[in-house]
Amino acid sequence: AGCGGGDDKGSGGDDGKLVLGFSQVGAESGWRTANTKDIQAEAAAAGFELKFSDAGGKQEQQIAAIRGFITQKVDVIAFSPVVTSGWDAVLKEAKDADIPVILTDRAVDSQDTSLYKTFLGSDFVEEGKKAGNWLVKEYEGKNEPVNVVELQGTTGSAPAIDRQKGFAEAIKANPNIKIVKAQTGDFKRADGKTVMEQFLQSTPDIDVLYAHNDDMGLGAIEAIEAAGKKPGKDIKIITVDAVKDGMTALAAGKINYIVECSPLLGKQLMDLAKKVKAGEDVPQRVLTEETTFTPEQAKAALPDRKY
Ligand code: GZL
Repeated sequence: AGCGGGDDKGSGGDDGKLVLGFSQVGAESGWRTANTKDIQAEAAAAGFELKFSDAGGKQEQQIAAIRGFITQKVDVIAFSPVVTSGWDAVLKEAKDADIPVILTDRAVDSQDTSLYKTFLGSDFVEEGKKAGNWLVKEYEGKNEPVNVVELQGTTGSAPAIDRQKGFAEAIKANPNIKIVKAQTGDFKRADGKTVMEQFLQSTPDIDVLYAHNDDMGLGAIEAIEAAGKKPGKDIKIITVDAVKDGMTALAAGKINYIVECSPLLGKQLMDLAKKVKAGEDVPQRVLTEETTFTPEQAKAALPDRKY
């Protein structure tokens, strides 16, 4: 939105504010809503005008939103791509309109990295490895068969692809640990419950559940308890995210281990937006800080947990 200046490039809102267009995946999980709240709060704190769009999990909605931001001549576009592929055309349109793009949370598979300025988010392969490494340690020295079922995130999304990859890599050296069933639960609690019900019916002896996020793990816990089994005991559970509901279940011993994936990307995003608008160089990749939690650590961390 020009402020009356000659150039038609985004040169700040009417009152000179940086105008940031953000296309969000949707509201599928506790992680996502915490991520949205943080982006909105940090945009306000930075004094930016935020144009926020929720795509309801649909890629075509995200593409339409990005096109809308281009038409409105925002200063910077940021988005969390619901899936990794199918973005090159719209990213080219943003580049041709001279509007810098920042990827947050999830990555795209575009070969042309000039289509975006930076990717701010977690290393999902590392998260999968941390989950697998815990399981390997848990069964160290034993070589009885360990049957794992896997609730995968949204099909084609960077976190689902990479959390599957990292976990598989970590358990590769232990042939007794086997993934006997894997299916997407779309990062949703309800889907996690339904798919876990199917796993329980089709697979008699499940030893471990690896869920790509807390929400699917929490849905699975409902199914496990309904089947008369003890989550965290009869079936060990590993999840990723560490949102409040997940940490509460961990502290109660219904989940055994959580790999943190921080949704608090807002502050870093606003700092990056300011830099790219000013034409300053930014690193191609910005990693987020995150850790892991055992039940004891969850009990200690819960009181000050922000989300
Ligand atoms: C990970 C993020 C994932 C979370 C899920 O950065 O993209 O999407 O792990 C969320 O909870 O739905």
